[in-house]
Amino acid sequence: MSWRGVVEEFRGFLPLDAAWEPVSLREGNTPLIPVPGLLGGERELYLKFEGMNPTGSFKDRGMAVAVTAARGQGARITVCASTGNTAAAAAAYSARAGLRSVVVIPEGKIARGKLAQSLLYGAAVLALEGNFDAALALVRRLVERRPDVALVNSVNPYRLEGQKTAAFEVVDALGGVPDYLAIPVGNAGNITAYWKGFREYRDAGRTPGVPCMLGFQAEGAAPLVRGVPVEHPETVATAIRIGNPASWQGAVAAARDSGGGIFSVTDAQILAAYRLLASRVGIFAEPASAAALAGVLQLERTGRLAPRARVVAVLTGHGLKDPDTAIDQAGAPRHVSAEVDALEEAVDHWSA
Ligand code: AN7
Repeated sequence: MSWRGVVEEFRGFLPLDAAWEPVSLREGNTPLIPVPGLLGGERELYLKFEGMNPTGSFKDRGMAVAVTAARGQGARITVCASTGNTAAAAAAYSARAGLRSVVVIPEGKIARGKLAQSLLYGAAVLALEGNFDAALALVRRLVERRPDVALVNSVNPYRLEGQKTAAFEVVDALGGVPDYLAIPVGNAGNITAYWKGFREYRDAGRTPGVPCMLGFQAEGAAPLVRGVPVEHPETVATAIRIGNPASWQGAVAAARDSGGGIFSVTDAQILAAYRLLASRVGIFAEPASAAALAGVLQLERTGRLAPRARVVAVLTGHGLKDPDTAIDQAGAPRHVSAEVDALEEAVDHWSA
């Protein structure tokens, strides 16, 4: 039977009313891609490519569940603050469910693909002079006065319920837990959700243990590493340009209780991992996703990754989300004249 999406595949693990019709674009079931040779020694690396979800990011898992609940509870409108991916997913799943969607984004600071998606899916896209943190504070105030509007940021517990299903898939695909689960951290919902998923699968007897959780923030937007909110977060990885994560406590607990940690990586490290992923592995993931790989490479280089470890890094979003950064990093195409000599010269030049 073909994959039905996370609501139906994992309904037994989700706190959903039986009367609520699932809202689905057949999200989930994303590939876990082995990448031999990238880490040293006898370490094994697998990449969970969440960019293969219907709107191109992991947010689809949470949004399927949150919009199922919102519609089930009678909401007519969804609202979210977003660095781009939540907005795209909210817009798509709201369209699917027949709900209106309003998304508030930091003006000029979201990747072009995400903007294109949100607009075409039919959301009201509101650009705020201010960052993600300001946008989230604003939408939280709105829903206090409007019970007919459902807030679908990850402060909505259904979002984390949906996103925890990725942890189930990791265990199912590996036939057990990895030693480490590496993940980029912005608003900190996803690391909180994975940690919940791993614990629930263990408690249900599906797997004997849990992985060590490794979260990675961009250096210019690393409140969890610094221990205080960052007022003006900055990073090339705009998806995780967040200074005061809503799930702060969840991320801290995941790191602490699993024996892992939250670390920072520089934009230069993020971009190096971004190029490496594409040019050496053949995977086009967005910059924020590359933070997880950058972090794993950093921990390995500094001798903090166990020698025979099995590592899963989550690639949270697709590279097509952010074509501007790709072209900025890789350069524009070179001109060739319509002569076979010129083409041959270019071939030789390139393969020399
Ligand atoms: C590709 O879309 O916060 O730590 O508003 O898009 O759960 O926030 C996006 C976050 C990682 C961080 N990778 O996840 C939003 C938003 C990508 C992302 C994260 C985001 P969280």
